[in-house]
Amino acid sequence: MIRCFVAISIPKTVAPQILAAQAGLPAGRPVPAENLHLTLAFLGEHPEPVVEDVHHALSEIRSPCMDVQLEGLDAFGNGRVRLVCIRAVLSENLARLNASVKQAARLAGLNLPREKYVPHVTIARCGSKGASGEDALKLRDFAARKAGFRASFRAESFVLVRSYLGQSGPSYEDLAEYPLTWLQTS
Ligand code: 2AM
Repeated sequence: MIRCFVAISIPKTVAPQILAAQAGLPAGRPVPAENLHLTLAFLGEHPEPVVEDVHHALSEIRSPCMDVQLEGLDAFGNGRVRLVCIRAVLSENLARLNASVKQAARLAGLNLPREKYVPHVTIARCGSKGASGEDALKLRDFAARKAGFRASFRAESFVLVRSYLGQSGPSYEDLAEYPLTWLQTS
């Protein structure tokens, strides 16, 4: 079985800004630079032939290159804090790409949940239980203090990523990269 998701990679030029935003994290486990990404759709675990069908469907997507804007930090979770992330602006192009990726995955037979897309780059995770009490308060305060964070980059492709779950957190492997077109800009 292959656990996988579709994402926009964070360019090496932007990673240092994101790592700087992690500085002073009061709790949780920081996401290492090589794991930073903007998820377009989490696909779950599937047999290899299904993932190959998804790959072929993703290859058919024609979507324009786009500027991705990162704005402010957030601490996600109901009551507890599950993760700390940097929010991405949901531009028209990003929303369309998210819809195209989900449509491609469904065409390949996947049953994806119909949930609202909240684009973000996770910068810290707080385990399966999440952070509570003092730690949760500190994490929310940390995110609020960094509300002025801004960064942007040009996305010229998106990737199909395999995720391996390990004791010390997940590790990722790019399975395929799909170019975005230069025909239209955001
Ligand atoms: P997250 O950063 O908000 O946790 C790989 O796990 C990527 O897929 C992560 O960016 C993760 O988002 C996203 N994802 C979405 N739904 C998921 C799920 N049910 N399990 C694991 N990852 C999920």
